[in-house]
Amino acid sequence: MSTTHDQKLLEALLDSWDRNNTILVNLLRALPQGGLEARALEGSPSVAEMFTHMHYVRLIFLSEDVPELASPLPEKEWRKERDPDRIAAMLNESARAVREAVKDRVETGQEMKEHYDHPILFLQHMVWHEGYHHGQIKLALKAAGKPFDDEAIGPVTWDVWMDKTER
Ligand code: NI
Repeated sequence: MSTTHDQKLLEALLDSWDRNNTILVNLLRALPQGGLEARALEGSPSVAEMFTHMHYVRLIFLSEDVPELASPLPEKEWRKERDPDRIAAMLNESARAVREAVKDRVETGQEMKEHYDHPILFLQHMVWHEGYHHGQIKLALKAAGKPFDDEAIGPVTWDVWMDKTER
């Protein structure tokens, strides 16, 4: 990491990661009553299981690729957690841990241990993975007869990517 330009680029990438987590937590917070138990199909994971899975996936890659900065892994990957506050706390914690690890690897120029040609690919992989489950969560709610109102969910999800905060 040398130039101001590189530093700004890293900040923008880390900001995209922060926004991704904000969107995920906003989706969680916007769930209707009983939404955590919804599933797209019988045998599909519930919404609660998908949220806890995303948290777990962040941490398992972190433990394999940046072990010295890893957080403890939860015992179970897919959990029927009923408390949205607990899930939000988990997501915020794993988002912070991933952010710190990627920032450290980029700034020190160290390689990821098991996967990824570049530490930024870890962020991109997680954003892609979480977007995939984001769609599944919305589908599960639709299937359960509790669809989100697009007018209400858009401003706390899609708009978080697009809104300009600096004018
Ligand atoms: Ni997955």
